[in-house]
Amino acid sequence: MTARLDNMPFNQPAPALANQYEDDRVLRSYLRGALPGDVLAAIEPQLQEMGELAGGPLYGFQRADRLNEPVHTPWDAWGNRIDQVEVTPLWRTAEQLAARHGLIAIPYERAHGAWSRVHQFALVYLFTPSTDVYSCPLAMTDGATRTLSVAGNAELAARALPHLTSRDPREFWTSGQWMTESTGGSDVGLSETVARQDGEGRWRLFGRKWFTSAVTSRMALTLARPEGNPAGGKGLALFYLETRGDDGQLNHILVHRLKDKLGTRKVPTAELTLDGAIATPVQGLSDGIRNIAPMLNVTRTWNSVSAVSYMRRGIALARDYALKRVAFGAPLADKALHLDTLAGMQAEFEAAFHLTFFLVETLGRDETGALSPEEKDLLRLLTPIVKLTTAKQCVAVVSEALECFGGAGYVEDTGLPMLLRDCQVFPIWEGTTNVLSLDALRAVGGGASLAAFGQQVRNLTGRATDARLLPAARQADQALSMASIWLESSSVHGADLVEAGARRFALALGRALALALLARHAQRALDDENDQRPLAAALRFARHAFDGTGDHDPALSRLLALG
Ligand code: MFK
Repeated sequence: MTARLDNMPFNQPAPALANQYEDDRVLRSYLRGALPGDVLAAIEPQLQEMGELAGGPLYGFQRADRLNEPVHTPWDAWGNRIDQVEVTPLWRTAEQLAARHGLIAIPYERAHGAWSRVHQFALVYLFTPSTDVYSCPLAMTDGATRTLSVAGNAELAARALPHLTSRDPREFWTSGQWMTESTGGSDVGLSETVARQDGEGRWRLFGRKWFTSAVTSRMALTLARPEGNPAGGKGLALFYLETRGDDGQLNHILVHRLKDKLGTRKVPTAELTLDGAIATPVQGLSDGIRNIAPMLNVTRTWNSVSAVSYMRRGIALARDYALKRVAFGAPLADKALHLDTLAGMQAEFEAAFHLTFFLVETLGRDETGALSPEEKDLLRLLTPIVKLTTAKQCVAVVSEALECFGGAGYVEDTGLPMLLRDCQVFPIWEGTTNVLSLDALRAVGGGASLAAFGQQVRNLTGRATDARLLPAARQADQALSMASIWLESSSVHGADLVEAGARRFALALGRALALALLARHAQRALDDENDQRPLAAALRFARHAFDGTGDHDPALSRLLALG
């Protein structure tokens, strides 16, 4: 006997999403403040369309696709090695959409000059949380496009760039970035893959790549050590390879298995062996790490944009649920403590958003030749700082978002746990927090001046004139001064002290800049939009912005860490 509908027990209402562009006050207010009016008018219809897709059909498709995963078929029925990898239906659609919407093409077509990066990443930010980390192959494709655009290899550029930047899904290629070996994802200089020339003068690669995300890509940029080269990163060279030959056969590549990962389950991350894969040097036969760096900096920017997009998704769902879910006599949205929790999440998100789009703007200006040498050094520092700061914020905010749903946030078919598992990749992928903190220190040692960074922060905080914002602006300036003093004084006491504090130092820089950006935007919103919400975000963020570099004794830390 079936239960009658009116006897059914009470069900909690599911959270829903509206048009993700129209619903996003932070994105829209930022774009109104940052972009020239004609640029915003030109791109807004596309943002509306992407917002509608992301909150509507694509979100529905994502939930329907939840249990699908990529499948690796090593052999065909007759014993031939084929190593086919089939991605999920959502991913197949995502690739088509990405090409049609120009998610890679836009910054290379540059229809809006330096603003083209903002145009691209505003779309990516809307697209990403509804496509289950399809941003991963896109990030690498963008990174490869940038690398080949600046490498000075006309032949490879002519071969690959028209595909990488195509808006026609039939012509569009994605690219892999095959860097990580089992010797380490961080210490890339330990890579063991060797390159040697065959009898016909072609370069062939031999080695095992341990994390090759999106093995389905048509091409990859990878690192290998030409035989006879010295150890370390300098002895590596950057190579271009196409994964299949004209006959459709894999290019002497064996795919061993797809990784069994905590999250990003749709991404076909593979272990593979290069067994004589034919490859072409991109830029000489050494300095591979230096030559792949443009790719790293672009993918780290994607990481930051993806992190803010996941924060926004978690908050959008939690906010909608708060309006519907009644407990203890009222909707959660009427509960002071729940509101306080949401406000804290929103402040972190707004900080991360402005930090990330500041990086995006700077990248756009760099690519259009608008940066001075000093500003270029600052961009070199900004990229790891923004990546590491936003990745940490994302995991904290999305974890909190799940908690906003109580037990439902822990149940798989709500689709919520996947958000947390996926975003846990952001502090790991493209350099862990610690590796990037050390990279930030290297950038400071290598030309990026902390004085210039501090001046940048003061330029922003100087725009905040409302009395309520002044203490927050001062706090940002002071955090920067404290970080500079810490670096100077701890340098005197040795490298260990500096290294031990590198993460606190990097986060202090990231959060100080975020606070300064929030303060500037809050003033703009008060003046131009009569909106107090960015002010509330700046004040809230200021209250818990800093851990402080402070005094930390590495010897005591060692006892604590290993005891
Ligand atoms: C989304 C789905 C994901 C699926 C799951 C994935 C799970 C995780 C998979 C992974 O493994 S992701 C890991 C990706 N790996 C990285 O992001 C590398 C992390 N390590 C670093 O970034 C290290 O800092 C680095 C390898 C670069 C350090 O190596 P070295 O040999 O100590 O390099 P060094 O000496 O610092 O730099 C070599 C040259 O490159 C220098 O230039 P010069 O030769 O002119 O002196 C540097 O200035 C330059 N360089 C390094 N990083 C740069 C850079 N230039 C510009 N920008 C940078 N970021």
